[in-house]
Amino acid sequence: MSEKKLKIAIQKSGRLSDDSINLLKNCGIRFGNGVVKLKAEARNFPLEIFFLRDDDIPEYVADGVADIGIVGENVIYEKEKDVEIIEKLGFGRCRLSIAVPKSFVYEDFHHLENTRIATTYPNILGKFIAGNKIKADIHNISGSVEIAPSIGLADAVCDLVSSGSTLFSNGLQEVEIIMQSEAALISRKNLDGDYRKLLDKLLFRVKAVIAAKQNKYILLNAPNDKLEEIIKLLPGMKSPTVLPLAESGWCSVHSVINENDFWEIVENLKLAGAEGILVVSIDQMIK
Ligand code: PRT
Ligand code: ZN
Repeated sequence: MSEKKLKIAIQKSGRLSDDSINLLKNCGIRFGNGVVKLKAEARNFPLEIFFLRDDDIPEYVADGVADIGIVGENVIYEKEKDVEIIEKLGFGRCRLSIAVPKSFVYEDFHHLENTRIATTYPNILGKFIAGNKIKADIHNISGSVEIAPSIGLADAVCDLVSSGSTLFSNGLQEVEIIMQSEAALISRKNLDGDYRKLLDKLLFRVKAVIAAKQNKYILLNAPNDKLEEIIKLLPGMKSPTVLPLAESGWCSVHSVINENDFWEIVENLKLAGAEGILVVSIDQMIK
């Protein structure tokens, strides 16, 4: 491997920081954190980590200051920089939505005609407005978007929503979802040579960490006469592992199940006669 180092930009402090750091750590990469520093060097992988404001990450990656970065899709699409989405990461989930005061009678987007909409996402909102052929004034403000209607600055807002409690406590109702967003790994366009090789090496680990998070390892005891039925409920990576127990007439079954189907599968396994069900988190899963 060459002496070259891949440079990754992650958020210094904010909603994506902990998950970004944990993702790299779960990839086996060791480094000091960026609480005081702007930059850290990995001890066991050719990687330099830059800790930055999330808004700056697409530009730094596009300009080659960093080779790759972790940032929300909302920021990627808003900044319109020349970067490529390599992998969605499954954290930092939210949606960019339009909300109006609860007293606003809203049926569809035509009701936004001739309104003033406050946002920190003028580009994404502008495309939504143009795409729906409506006329509305975009008020590009720098923060606290949710208070704009109550102070008379706007008729509607376009902001990120996760639980919805910010909108609720400001007397607003969510009426249009413009985009769904999650954190993504981005790279500058056409990353090549040694940098591409390093990215592929990192990506292999990232995919293993994401797959592990989405799956659980399950172990259970099954009576031999119920084995066939139980195995049908467990897809596994190839097929479940079946081992005899010391007690005759029983075996131990091991498999991997998807987190989304987890409770339903466990309920069906119990109904089918499985006992002593253990479910274990997986650190890495290499398919
Ligand atoms: O300092 P820096 O510029 O780096 O950070 P920042 O303050 O701009 O961003 P930060 O840390 O707040 O968010 C970083 C990223 O997290 C965003 O770009 C999104 O990709 C993602 N994310 C996920 C969110 C939310 N959920 C979220 N709920 N970003 C912001 N919010 C805000 C939203 O703007 C609103 O004020 O939370 C409020 C709404 O939350 P609910 O739960 O009340 O609906
Ligand atoms: Zn920001």
